[in-house]
Amino acid sequence: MLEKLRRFKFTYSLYNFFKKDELKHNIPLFEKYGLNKKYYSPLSSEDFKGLEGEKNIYDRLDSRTELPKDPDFRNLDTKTQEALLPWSEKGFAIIEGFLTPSEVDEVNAEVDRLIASGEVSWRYGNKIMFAIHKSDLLYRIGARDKLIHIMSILLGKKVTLFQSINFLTGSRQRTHSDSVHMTTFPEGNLIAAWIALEDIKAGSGELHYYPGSHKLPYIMNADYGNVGSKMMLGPYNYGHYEDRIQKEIDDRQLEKEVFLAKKGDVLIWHANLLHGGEPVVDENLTRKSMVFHYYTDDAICYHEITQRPSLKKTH
Ligand SMILES: O=C(O)CCC(=O)C(=O)O
Repeated sequence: MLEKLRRFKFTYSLYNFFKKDELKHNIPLFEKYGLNKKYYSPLSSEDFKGLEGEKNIYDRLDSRTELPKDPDFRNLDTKTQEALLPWSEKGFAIIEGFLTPSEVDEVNAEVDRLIASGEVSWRYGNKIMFAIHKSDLLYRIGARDKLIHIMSILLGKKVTLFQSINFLTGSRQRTHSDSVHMTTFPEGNLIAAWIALEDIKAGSGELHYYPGSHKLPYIMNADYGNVGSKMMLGPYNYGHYEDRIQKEIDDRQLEKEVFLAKKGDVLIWHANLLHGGEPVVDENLTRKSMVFHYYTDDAICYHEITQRPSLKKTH
């Protein structure tokens, strides 16, 4: 019975009907892209079939040759420039020492405080979701000008912080693309920054990723038989999606890299880069980290799995 309710789209639409403030940004975008929807309507990739959406600059052109033409890129320090140059080819960029050790200590103290005060709680077992809405300090780290600036250079347009997730231990999350969780039309208008909040140790459930995998087709509900109907979400759970991604990795024999980050390092990933958390081998190890997800302002943003538009809170 509960499972049926979870799949019933009307429940979400009714909820969203009362969330106009967080959804009204979509009204002009629906018009722009010729989508006949209400702000509270369910949304999925099926709705965009046949609509034209332009790819972002470095999904079309090679960042190695094109980035140096951007004056904002040329104003970055050399270390950051070098990290960003292979973006089109690799789909990720690592900037070492992005946060200073004392900034990281402040973040960790703030996370401890939020947990102790009960202002945040654990979701999905080991995640603290949206702590940016509970803490100015965390919000300011994710929304800091230098980070927003780098993301905007990589996507060729302005991005806005949407969401944060904090971990004290490894996520244990199987490989996925964020684009099935935070989906955009046109595709590719999400970007993420993962920050190590301590030196990451082998066996702690390190972040992993597959260089170049962002160039593969985006895997959406239809690609694992989970479209559903006008009234209901598809029948499959998230494990079916993860199995579908693993098949893609196996069939294409993709090569994985594991990020043994130092405290304060940041890894920025493309909307469609396949990534996840390694198994936790040593249960005694922590893996403190924080990830921020950003959307561009000109895209329609939604959640493919639950077929809901993304609610955007203003800070
Ligand atoms: O931190 C991790 O292990 C994975 C995080 C992740 O997959 C995400 O935030 O999209």
